[in-house]
Amino acid sequence: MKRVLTYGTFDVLHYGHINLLKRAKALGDYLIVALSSDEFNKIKNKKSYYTYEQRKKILEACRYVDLVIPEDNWEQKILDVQTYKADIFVMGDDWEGKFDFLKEYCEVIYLPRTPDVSSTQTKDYLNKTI
Ligand code: C2G
Repeated sequence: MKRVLTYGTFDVLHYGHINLLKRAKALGDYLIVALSSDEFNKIKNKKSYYTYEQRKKILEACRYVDLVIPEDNWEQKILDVQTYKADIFVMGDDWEGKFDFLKEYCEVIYLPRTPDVSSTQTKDYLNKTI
C-alpha cells in the first residue's frame, strides 16, 4: 500500500490540478492532499476565491483523492510524512528542488506542470467577462 502526499491551495479547481492529482495517485494506492488553510494562504500571499471548507469539499469529490488534511504552515511536511506514513511526496515542478530535504524521509517527485492554465488566469478572465 503505497501512500502519496501532496500540498496545495487547489483554488477554483481546474484540469491542471486534476492532471497533477491523477499522476500523483498513479504513483501509489492512496493519495493524501494537504490543503492550504485560509490562514496559510495569507502567509503564501494567495487569496483564494473558495474557503478552505469549500476547497476541501471539492477535492473530496475528486476520484483521485483519498484524504484531505489541512496545511497550516511551511514546517509541517516532515511530521506529515511521518504521521501519514507517506512513501512518496509529489509536487508540480514549479517547486523543483524546494522540498528535497524530504528525501531523508520519503521519495520526492516533481511532476511537470500543465501549461497554460491557472486559477489566477481563470479568475482574471471571469472578472473581465462579468
Ligand atoms: N499545478 C500544475 N499545473 C498547473 C497548476 C498547478 O501541475 N497548471 C500543480 C502545482 O504545481 C501544485 C498543485 O497543482 O503541485 C497545486 O497548485 P497550487 O494550488 O497553486 O499550489 P501552491 O500554491 O503552489 O501550494 O506547501 C506547498 C504549497 O502549499 C503549494
